[in-house]
Amino acid sequence: MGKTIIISNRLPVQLQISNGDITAIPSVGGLATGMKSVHSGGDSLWIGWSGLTEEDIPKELEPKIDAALAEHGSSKVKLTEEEVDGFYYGFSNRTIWPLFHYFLEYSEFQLAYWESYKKVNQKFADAILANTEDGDTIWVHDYQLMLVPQMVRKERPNVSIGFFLHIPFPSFEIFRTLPWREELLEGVLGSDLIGFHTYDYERHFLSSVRRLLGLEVSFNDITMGDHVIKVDSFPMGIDYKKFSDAAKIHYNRAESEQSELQQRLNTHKETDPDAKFILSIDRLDYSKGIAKRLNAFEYFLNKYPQYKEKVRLIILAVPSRSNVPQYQLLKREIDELVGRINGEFSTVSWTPIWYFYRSMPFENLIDLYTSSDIAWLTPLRDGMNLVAKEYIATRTDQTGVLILSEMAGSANEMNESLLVNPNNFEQTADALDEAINMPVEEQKARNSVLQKRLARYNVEKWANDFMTSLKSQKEREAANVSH
Ligand code: ADQ
Repeated sequence: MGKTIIISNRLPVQLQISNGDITAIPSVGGLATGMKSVHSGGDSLWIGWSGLTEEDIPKELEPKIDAALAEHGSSKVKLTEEEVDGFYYGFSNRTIWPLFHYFLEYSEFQLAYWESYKKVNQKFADAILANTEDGDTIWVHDYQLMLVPQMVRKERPNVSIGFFLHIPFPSFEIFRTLPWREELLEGVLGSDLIGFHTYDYERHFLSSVRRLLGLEVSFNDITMGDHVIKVDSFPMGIDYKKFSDAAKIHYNRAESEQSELQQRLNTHKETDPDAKFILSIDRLDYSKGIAKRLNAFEYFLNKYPQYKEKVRLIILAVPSRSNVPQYQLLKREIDELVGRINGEFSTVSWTPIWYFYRSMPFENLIDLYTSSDIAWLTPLRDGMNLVAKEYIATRTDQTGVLILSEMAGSANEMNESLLVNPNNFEQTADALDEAINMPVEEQKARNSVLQKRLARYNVEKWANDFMTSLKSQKEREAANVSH
């Protein structure tokens, strides 16, 4: 049994440097949690970028940093500021991200970004090659590293390689516009197993492989010479128990132990028991449809004026990629929309939108989930959307209504929510009205089904299913070759 190497753009630890001392703090994100069962003990290594560029790291601190990372089973890939600009902010986030989310007009096709992407992918592949031997298993994550599987396969044909894409794979008509489309596909095809969140993304990928590379595709197997690659969908779950346990603690907290946020939310509920909180949480990203949601909210207030002074929309937007121009423009647009709508509708005792532009500690996230009558999550495109799953997991009394975009991968598994097309303001306004008036019994009936499903298909099961499938694919291939 070889070892397991996980590779992603960012490491699952945050480095803090102060007065020459280094601390590596483990991240609490979904991926890090999900990989716990895969990334444990001395037999696994996580390779990625630390978040600090070479220019940020004083040479003399390097051994200390490496030691701090090694304690967490991690090893860093060194990137210069220029590489981060070209590879991460450039090709990853100005070419692939917009294209794969159907924002073709935002996608920049610059040769310099592509060159940087290739160079940095080779750096990640070299980091794997320096640490791997025959029989090892390598799991490559996401759109920043699509060339890595082939780069590793070329040098080490006898390792198992899995690749998982966390964002949508677009339809062939969108994907074909990319000047480096064949190279990207061939890069991923160095894997033994390729995973997506949904069957649709899988289907789109297979169609691009067939039409652009002319390869033989049978059901979900791709044959490339004597190499057979399996393609499948693995919808990512959440750490269900962590969210439901945190919610239980939240509900049982004495007033003196409650956060200021929770106390404020409670006071509002006590003064007006009919008031409804509608929650919207996303990274500030154009794919999440925040500006459109604000416009739809204005439409809703005009269509259903009876809810004025009754509903409050809480918008939590997490700062993201703020040095990419599109994100700066979007931030300005959202600031202006919130200002305009609040200016138009506010009264002395009511502000319709509460807007937070920041990251929040986990406890406050739970305060918001548990205090909101409705979660309104309507991305224009989203690989999965874990926030929708987290909201349902925290509703331990089974009340609460989820309004979810059809364009989110999670919509496939969350049919019991109110599914809407985020571009349809009429339908969205009616869904808000339906959510506000939904009988408690109906809320409970819908949520109990969702909760059962989410508790079962949690993030640990996702990671284990992927690893099991990768193992059996490698065995299948070995059996074929020996025949
Ligand atoms: P994201 O686009 O980041 O992920 P999402 O799946 O919703 O989107 O995950 C966001 C995470 O950030 C959630 O776990 C949430 O709890 C956390 N979060 C949100 N707001 C926060 C705040 N203010 N403070 C702190 N934490 C906050 C990408 C893809 C998704 C896909 C995931 C996983 O774009 O489609 O679901 O990867 O594959």
